[in-house]
Amino acid sequence: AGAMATAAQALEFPPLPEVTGDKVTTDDDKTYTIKFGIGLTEESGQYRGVQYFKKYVEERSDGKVKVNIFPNAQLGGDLKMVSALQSGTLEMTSPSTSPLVNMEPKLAVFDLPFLFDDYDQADKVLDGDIGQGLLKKISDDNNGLVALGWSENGYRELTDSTGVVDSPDDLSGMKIRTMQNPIHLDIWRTLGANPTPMSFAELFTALDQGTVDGQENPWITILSSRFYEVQSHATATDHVYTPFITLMSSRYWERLPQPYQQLIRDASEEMKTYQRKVNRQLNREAKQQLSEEGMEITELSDEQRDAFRQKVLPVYEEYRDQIGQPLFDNVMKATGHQMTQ
Ligand code: KDG
Repeated sequence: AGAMATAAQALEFPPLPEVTGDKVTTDDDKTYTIKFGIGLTEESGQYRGVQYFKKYVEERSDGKVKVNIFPNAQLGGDLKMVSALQSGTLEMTSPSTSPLVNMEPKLAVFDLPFLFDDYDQADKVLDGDIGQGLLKKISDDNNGLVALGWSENGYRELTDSTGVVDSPDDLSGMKIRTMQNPIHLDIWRTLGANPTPMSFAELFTALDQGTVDGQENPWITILSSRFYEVQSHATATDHVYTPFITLMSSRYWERLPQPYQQLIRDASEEMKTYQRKVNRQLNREAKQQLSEEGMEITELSDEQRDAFRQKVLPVYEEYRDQIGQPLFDNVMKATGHQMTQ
């Protein structure tokens, strides 16, 4: 960053929590290095979480396991980093679940629009049988990945460079970048927009050059990735809640001594709890900051939000089979949706 302070630098980053627990030891003196790539910047909640993961692993392994963080999609977008894990050239990443649905179709459940009413519902589903079952399935599927936990990307909000959006009609023909995910494409098509899938690594340039008019991401990403510099308007849609999934290359996992495997599991749990807390706080502060930066933020009334919701509901039926039973019904039950038949 240059001499000018960025808006995100004005955010408060409390010190990382202390690490507790005994040192973890193994039979030999071998050291290990984990490269951990992420898409978001150093000002994101994602980065703060990974920083705590690093601190936890390095302290409890007494420096024997080192973690180097590569933020800001410098190693590529989510899909590129996941392939790097599979081929063994990168050890860890924490992508959004959305670009992974081609690999694990059931992850589409988290792309259902307006699924979680609040953080509490999201936490219960991710930390309960549903979330834990999906982690196990991905780890057992032999696709080169060990799925270690869930942290949070968060509720997604629409931004655009064309004007106020407070009804689906305002989206007509608008070019919107989505994650590389068929449900997201369906959602925006159903709402009347003209969506294009794209890696996060290309998004800022696409907004800057006007290849797309809009995008959707949580407030902290809109701030920390400086989308507010190239987008004039935002709408508090909260249309999808996206989890981050903590992944390790299984080639690397198999080389780790068992005590370090357990340490990595514990660190992922610790990161989850800390990261969610920080992320929620950052999102609140970021929204405030964005309006101070001059972004025009539109709040939706219950009725206005319902107009978006009603229009996209057919997506639930379309993806019911792909998500499959009993997962679909279990998630409907956990979130109180009346979609079972
Ligand atoms: O590492 C995470 C990011 O690359 C990405 O998932 C952020 O939500 C995101 C997006 O819109 O691509």
